[in-house]
Amino acid sequence: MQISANLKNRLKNADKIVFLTGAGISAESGIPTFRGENGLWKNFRPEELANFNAFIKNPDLVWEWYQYRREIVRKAKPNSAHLAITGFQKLFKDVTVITQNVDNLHTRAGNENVLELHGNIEKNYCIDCKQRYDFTDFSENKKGVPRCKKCGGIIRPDVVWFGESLPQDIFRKAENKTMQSEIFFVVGTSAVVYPAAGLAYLAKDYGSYVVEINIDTTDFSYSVADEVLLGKAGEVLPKILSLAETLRK
Ligand code: BV8
Ligand code: ZN
Repeated sequence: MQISANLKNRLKNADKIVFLTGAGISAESGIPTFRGENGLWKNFRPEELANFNAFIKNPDLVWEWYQYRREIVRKAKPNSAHLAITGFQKLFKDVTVITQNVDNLHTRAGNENVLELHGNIEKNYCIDCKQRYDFTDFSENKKGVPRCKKCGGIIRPDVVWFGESLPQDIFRKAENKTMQSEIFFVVGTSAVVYPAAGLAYLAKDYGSYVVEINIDTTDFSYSVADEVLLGKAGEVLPKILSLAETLRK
């Protein structure tokens, strides 16, 4: 893997790093991505499932799709890419993880400063009284959308659906960390979902060095990335970490 002198220089001297991650960083943990050939969207289109109207129209279908994904997430383990980020957090002064993923694997890997832009699949709330429920509150085998114990309303996953705004406080913090970053790693995202994808352009505007890590090229590769490292996140990130450890000895 060819690392430029530019990136080596930043790895040697930088303090502030941001990782913007997407479904690709969890692919090696066995969690299907959204838009790949065996992606989650293969049988359904995002509009059919990850939006509020779809949920109101068919709450059981959408709920069961999330139950199916929750079971995959629960069985999954963080992979060497998530673990490498913990290594970066030990080596560099200020490392932030901005994730589009809802699978909780960054936190389970021990990553700190994790900003979940699209929520967390293990959290839920009642659409009427907003009572919060953990995923363990539901018996796995019960079919259909659960009802709120307090008011009888239907319960939804605490994730950001299409057409819903991102948690403002979290997104604002993500923007600030992006603007201050010296290296902005974009790991395993197809760069199609906004406003999350827009953070890469913000990083670039503020002079950060944008490094894309992906098994494929994306819109970012030719527009905003200063450097594209083609390869699996679980292989590339540990290599960059060990290079950084050598450079910063
Ligand atoms: C908003 C929910 C406005 C949780 C997700 C029309 C109507 C409504 C909105 C819009 C519209 N047109 C555009 C929009 C905006 C819309 C949007 O961006 N749409 C896109 C698709 C065109 N955005 C929104 O609606 C957002 N909200 O704009 O609100 C608003 C403003 C104010 C007030 C009110 C409203 C909300 C966006 C969030 C949507 N929720 N998920 C869930 O169920 O998971 S999106 C979904 O896509 C996931 O969150 C996921 O994280 C995200 C991005 O996907 P990726 O993570 O990139 O995954 P993908 O499969 O696409 O790519 C994987 C990549 O990994 C690939 O590049 C692959 O090559 C790579 N890879 C694979 N293996 C590896 C690897 N890389 C490295 N190593 C490997 N081993
Ligand atoms: Zn309720």
